[in-house]
Amino acid sequence: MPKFVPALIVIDMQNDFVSGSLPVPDGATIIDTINKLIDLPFKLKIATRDFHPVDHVSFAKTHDKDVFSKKIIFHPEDKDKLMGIEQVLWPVHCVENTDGAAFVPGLESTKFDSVVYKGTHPRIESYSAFCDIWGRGTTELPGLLSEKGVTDLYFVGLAGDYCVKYTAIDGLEFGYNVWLVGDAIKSISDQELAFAELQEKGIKLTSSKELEALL
Ligand code: VGL
Ligand code: ZN
Repeated sequence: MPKFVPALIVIDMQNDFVSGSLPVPDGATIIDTINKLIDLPFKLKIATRDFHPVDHVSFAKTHDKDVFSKKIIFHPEDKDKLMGIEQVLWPVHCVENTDGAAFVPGLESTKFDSVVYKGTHPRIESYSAFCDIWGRGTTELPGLLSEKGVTDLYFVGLAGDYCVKYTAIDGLEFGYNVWLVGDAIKSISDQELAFAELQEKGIKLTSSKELEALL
């Protein structure tokens, strides 16, 4: 039988994304489902936290611009990089060590094996929990997964069209089988569109019910 080592990846279940400055519609409705999944026998249970300095590059306020406008940002280190990257400008959210960046109440966060922080550099955005948007620095996530021989990543959390999406795509890049647990993910805008795009890349859709039966 082929090896099957599943990991649960819980993306950004933090106050600001549920009831704070950047609320994802219906974000609170997936907490119970995620708690049920946490109790299944995954080899590894990892949570991520968006964790920004107060003047982060992704905040509209940092650029004196309007929220949800876009700005071309040039790489803070690579001076030879001519092309910038288009950055969506967000409300101030998930500022390091604030209540907005804390796990949402009710989430059984003591059951995670590890917590991966992202977006911690003031001038670098990171939707993916593997590496920043410049594809440069990686977090400790690849190491945590390979150490346990993980083969399959099951994604839940927020937001389906940003951090879940980009982490899932990087999961494929890193060679994993990637699954979206559809009833445990909520998006900022169009979840169907985001899922369709991901399924086209080879990411598979499942549900908490199917996972309960499988594990
Ligand atoms: C996220 C926008 C900005 C997310 C993080 O967790 O999906 N979205 N920062
Ligand atoms: Zn962020």
